Amino acid sequence: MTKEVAWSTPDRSTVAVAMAAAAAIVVLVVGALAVVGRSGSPGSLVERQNFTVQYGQDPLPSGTVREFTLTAATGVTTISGAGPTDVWAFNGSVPGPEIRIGLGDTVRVTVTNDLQVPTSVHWHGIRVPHSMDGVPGVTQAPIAPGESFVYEFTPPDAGTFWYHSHKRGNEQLERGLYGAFVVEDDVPDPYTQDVTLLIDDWLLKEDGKLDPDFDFGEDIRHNGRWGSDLTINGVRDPGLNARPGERLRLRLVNTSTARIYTLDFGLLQAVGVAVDGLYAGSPLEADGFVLAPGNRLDVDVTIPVDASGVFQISDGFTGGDPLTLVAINVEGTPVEPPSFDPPNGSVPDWSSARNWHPDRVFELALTGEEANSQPVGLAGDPEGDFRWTINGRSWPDASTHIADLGGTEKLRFVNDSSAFHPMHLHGQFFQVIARDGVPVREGHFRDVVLVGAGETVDVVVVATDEGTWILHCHIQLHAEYGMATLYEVSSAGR
Ligand SMILES: [Cu+2]
Repeated sequence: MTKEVAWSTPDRSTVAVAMAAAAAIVVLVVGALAVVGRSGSPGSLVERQNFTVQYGQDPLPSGTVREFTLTAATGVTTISGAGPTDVWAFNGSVPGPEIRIGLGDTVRVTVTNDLQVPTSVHWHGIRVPHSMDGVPGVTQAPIAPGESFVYEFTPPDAGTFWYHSHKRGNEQLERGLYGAFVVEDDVPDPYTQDVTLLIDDWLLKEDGKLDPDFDFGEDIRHNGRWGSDLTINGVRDPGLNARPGERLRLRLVNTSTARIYTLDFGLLQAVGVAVDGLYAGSPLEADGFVLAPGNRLDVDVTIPVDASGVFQISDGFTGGDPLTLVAINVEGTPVEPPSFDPPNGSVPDWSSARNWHPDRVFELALTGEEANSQPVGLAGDPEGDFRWTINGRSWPDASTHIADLGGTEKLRFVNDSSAFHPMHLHGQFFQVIARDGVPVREGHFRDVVLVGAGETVDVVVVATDEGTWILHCHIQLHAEYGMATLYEVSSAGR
């Protein structure tokens, strides 16, 4: 078993960092803990009366059915200026068309696969019926070339979501198979602009074409595939025009397969109002917010009435010069700023949960290892031999953790590697309650939490949505090479 896991910089150069943990011991300990959820009659690990879940009431169906078609096919776009980039796209564009509906509306999306390979579509963050979740081998068969699949559901939550391929995401997401999905409030607040910003990075060759090695061994072992060409809504260096006094709702989505962004709003007055779709309990600091793959942050930005010029939103994650994500060009006649309180949601305080039943935690050890100890070939290319694991098992070999429908439990992600793991649970939201044993009160729900190298993160889940859901790392190469497991929400034991 090799313990070498390192983290890579965006240009694919690597800095090797030895993995410190004794993975074999961790696996044994976790194997014992993992059965806790099955042994008691209620599957919940913490009494449910300690928690209430307040996502908001399920909406009354509006009776409106919104029909969409998404056709996955090859296409061409321009990113670098050096030459055209061949992509895979929904309806011929990267990103695919934004799906925007009102709360209570039903969507019926016919996805047609005109690619040469199977695909599927996952509706990230939307609490869909299990059969609509779009995970091949878990909730449906993959959509074969030439075939179609109809997804139909009524999203129960308003907010910022997105859709993307859930088949071989390290290639299909990287090639461009994603788009935005916005569910508007019953009565949207009167922002002067409501704009979705999908942030992506591209690893291109000098001629502007995609680097074709989607399974590069060092990327698998380290932090996935990072590209240095950044786009917003598929465009490099996009501009947004606003007049002084405008109040903007910006919905930022990290659609990258691996790259992480630390948001810097510069001179803009920006507050976060929603994370991963759901409104926060109160406005949160937007500057410095870490947007990991899959994460969303909605910000409320007021342009001062006396402002003019260009305002930047940038990324500072790598610690070098800030990278501009979006430039907002402020000019024109000032408008009267709309006056209303930033929207907020009801977010129960679970921050003391770490102290409750400390012995009852579903622990997930996140590790990586060589799949065999055979020497690599003479070429020295060990691609494919490395596997990421959760509790010692590598997808599709996975245990199924069973949670009690309506019950509550604590999950503990233990990152025994030197890579980042943005962990994503399908079907339910959760709250972070501690990092490295220190209680935290984030004040919002999530569906993706970034677990840093060597870090331990505790979260609380109230299992509200029945079915067997996938729980995986959102660095697409980590998931493709094994970092996924199953989380079953079941009423069977009640
Ligand atoms: Cu990972």
